[in-house]
Amino acid sequence: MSSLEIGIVGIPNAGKTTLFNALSRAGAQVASFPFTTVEPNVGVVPVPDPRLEKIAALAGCERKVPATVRFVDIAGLVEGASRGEGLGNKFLARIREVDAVLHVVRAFDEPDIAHVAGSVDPVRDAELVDTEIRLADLEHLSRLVEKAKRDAKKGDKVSGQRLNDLLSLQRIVEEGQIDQRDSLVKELAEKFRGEGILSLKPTIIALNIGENDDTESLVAKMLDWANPRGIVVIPVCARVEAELAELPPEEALEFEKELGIDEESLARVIRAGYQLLGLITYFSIDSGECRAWALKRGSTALKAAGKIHTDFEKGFIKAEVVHYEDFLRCGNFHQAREAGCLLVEGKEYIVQDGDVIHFKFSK
Ligand SMILES: Nc1nc2c(ncn2[C@@H]2O[C@H](COP(=O)(O)OP(=O)(O)OP(=O)(O)O)[C@@H](O)[C@H]2O)c(=O)[nH]1
Ligand SMILES: [Mg+2]
Repeated sequence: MSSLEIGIVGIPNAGKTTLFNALSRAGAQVASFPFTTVEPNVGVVPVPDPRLEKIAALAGCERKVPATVRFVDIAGLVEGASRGEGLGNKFLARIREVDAVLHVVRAFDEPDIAHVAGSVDPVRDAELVDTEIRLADLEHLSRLVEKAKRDAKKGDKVSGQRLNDLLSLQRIVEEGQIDQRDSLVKELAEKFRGEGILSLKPTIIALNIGENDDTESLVAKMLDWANPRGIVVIPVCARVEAELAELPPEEALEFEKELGIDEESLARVIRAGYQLLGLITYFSIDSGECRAWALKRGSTALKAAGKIHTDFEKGFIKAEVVHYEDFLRCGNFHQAREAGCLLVEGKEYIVQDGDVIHFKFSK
């Protein structure tokens, strides 16, 4: 599912590109003036997963290939973006295409780095971005509602249902404080997938804090805003992370210890994004290579087979599956078979997170 994308949004100078570089090690342009990013940067980011190391070690694999997700760093958003202010239209067009949103909120205070609103206030900024997104949606929705009303006049059931759905969506977006855990919100997100409704995109917040900030109190304030919306908040120090990303891993680790930095913060952002996309991981072992694959939760073995190779899907015979915990216990497919925990599954098997799978197929 390499085509799934997480869009990085936020006001100008929030540190979006800095965080993007830390995540993707892509070296995109960062500067202290607003609107540095005009064309979106796209990066493929490996998903850290300790299970891959463990399986590879047991299977004696030399090569390890992690699953990946795509992050897109978009232009900054300002008040009035929904009316085309700043890079409004460009911003909105690109964000409509992504599957989930990583909202970078600026909490670091640095006089030399301009703040478009004149002062640092994370909750105000989050609210501003949220409002612009909702305003853009309301305009988009009013057009869809007009069209649906005309269609519904024909009197068929499908058009009537669509109009009803659009009207409830319109009401939810108007009210604000959209809770992404709410069942109606989830249902509508499913129904309107691919129609570019921004307010329905699953979202997490990366709170970009300064090196010496009081993380706990900043996070607590942000959570007051994020909790009722079901949004996870992850504190990061984007600048330090970007600097660390340029060092060899051993040196980076040493620095992290010295600075007392949470080495997990970037990994947490990536994993949270991965979850936001509804992805799980299964593993394959082949010719000395252990590989993690991203798969939409609820997918079948046939679909999983097709990700590795179209031949696997076309000639699918069966899937030999060992659940992750069983694999750790048994150490390999042979032992798993002996222990009775190697499952032989057909096309319709729903792949579980952590499954180690060997596909049998006819050529
Ligand atoms: N002190 C500090 N500065 C940071 C941090 N993150 C980013 N910056 C600085 O803030 C400035 C803006 O960072 P960018 O990553 O370009 O911000 P952006 O959100 O991509 O900005 P636009 O592309 O203009 O919308 C740069 O000078 C960064 O070095 C941080 O965690 N701490
Ligand atoms: Mg940028």
